[in-house]
Amino acid sequence: MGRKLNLDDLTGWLPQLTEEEITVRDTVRKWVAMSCLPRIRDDFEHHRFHTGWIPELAAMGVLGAPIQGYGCAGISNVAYGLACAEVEYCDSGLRSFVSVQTSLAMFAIWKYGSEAQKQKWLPKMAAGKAIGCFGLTEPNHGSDPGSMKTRAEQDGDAWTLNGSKMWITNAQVADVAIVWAHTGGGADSIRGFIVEKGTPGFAAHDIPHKLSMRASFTGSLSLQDVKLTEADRMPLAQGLKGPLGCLDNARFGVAWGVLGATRFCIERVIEYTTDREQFGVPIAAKQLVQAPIADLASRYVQAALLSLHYGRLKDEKKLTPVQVSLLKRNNCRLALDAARTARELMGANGITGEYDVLRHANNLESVLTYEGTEQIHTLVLGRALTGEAAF
Ligand code: TGC
Ligand code: FAD
Repeated sequence: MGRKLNLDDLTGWLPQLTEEEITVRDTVRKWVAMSCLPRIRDDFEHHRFHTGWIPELAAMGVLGAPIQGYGCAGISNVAYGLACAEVEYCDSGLRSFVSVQTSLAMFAIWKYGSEAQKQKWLPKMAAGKAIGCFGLTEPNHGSDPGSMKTRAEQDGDAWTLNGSKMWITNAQVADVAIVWAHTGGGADSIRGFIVEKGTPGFAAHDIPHKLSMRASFTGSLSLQDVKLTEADRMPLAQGLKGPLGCLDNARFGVAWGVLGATRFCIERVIEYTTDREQFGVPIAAKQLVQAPIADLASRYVQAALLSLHYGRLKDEKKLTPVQVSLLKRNNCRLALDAARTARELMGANGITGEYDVLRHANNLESVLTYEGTEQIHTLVLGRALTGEAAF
């Protein structure tokens, strides 16, 4: 048997990464190997997110990493993407925590908030001392957030919020929720509010019986006559493009993150099939086993290099929302295919938690759906290419 090539070597991307990017990747990779991989199976089985990881992520500078100032690391988008891939090598739930804190909650405050709001929240959130969540989706309004029912009514300096949000990552542990609400007529009237835990009328509830993202908090938010003031509204967010602007950022992190889950599944299936013998030889010696592995590796290299290219565009502020949709759609489908294929090639062993790939597949079912479903991103691309909106 010859030397086994690793996926990083196959991408040939190492010379394209800066020293800082390699350091970030290696630091997070080491932390994941020491602190996350040894416990994740148990956490997933017991439906818990290990909050002890939060200060450790903060100490590495991962929370809010691409944001400049306010106690954030201010690293490149590529470095942040590499960090997302490393945490999702362990579990999509861990990357979800990082994504929501960084790209949805902190980014919303950084991009749309007042200076006072930024000073109040961003340093604490970067330090992991305040946790954020992002409430856009509602029980009956997912892919079409413009039709949301949550309402904010203004009376002078006062606002009253009523409504509910569903499928909200980190809801149960959040100190602060970014809540999107209609303030009048159509989607143009959507505004974003910063709602603090403990505000009367505001509550979070657990969503039980999840078979996916079990090592992640997912909950609902209820708002009943929640009294806020104008100082709690993010002044620069106007219309649906407010939340969608945050999603562009988060989708980029998701697209990078799932490269980690993909790499995990490809590495494990190679290990397994070179070890497992049937008909007197390792199953990896069979052409029908090599073909899907070669396909996945080939797609992984394409996805990784596209992510790097788009990451560089993002660092130059040239990445468009349509390109983000393409990347999210492409990489999430690859990751789910990799996890399902790995499970299949592991036969019966593949169904147990011990081999981890079905846990990844279960998580990736959520990742394919959240931050815009595969169909929605297909339609975003379709609209951009044909000029026809088919939503
Ligand atoms: P449309 O008419 O296309 O646009 C309305 C306004 O928004 C602007 N816009 C964007 N701006 C920034 N980034 C984007 N990606 C944007 N897409 C559109 C647009 O230019 C327009 O601006 P203006 O100035 O003309 O008002 O809106 P539409 O109602 O037709 O909807 C388009 C559609 C379907 C693509 C959009 O609604 C959509 O993306 N739906 C998917 C919803 C979604 O992704 N939800 C995610 C919720 S958060 C989440 O899942 C977190 S998971 C976290 C984790 O655990 O990791
Ligand atoms: P629907 O919109 O009801 O879609 C159902 C199906 O119909 C999908 O296959 C969809 O692609 C298809 N469909 C819908 N419209 C069309 C169309 N026009 N053409 C063709 N097909 C269509 N949301 C938040 O706001 N914050 C969070 O932190 C958050 N975290 C999440 C965590 C998890 C684990 C999950 C599973 C979801 C989370 N979400 C969050 C919600 C997520 O963004 C939504 O689930 C997603 O946007 C899809 O909405 P939906 O589930 O209501 O599905």
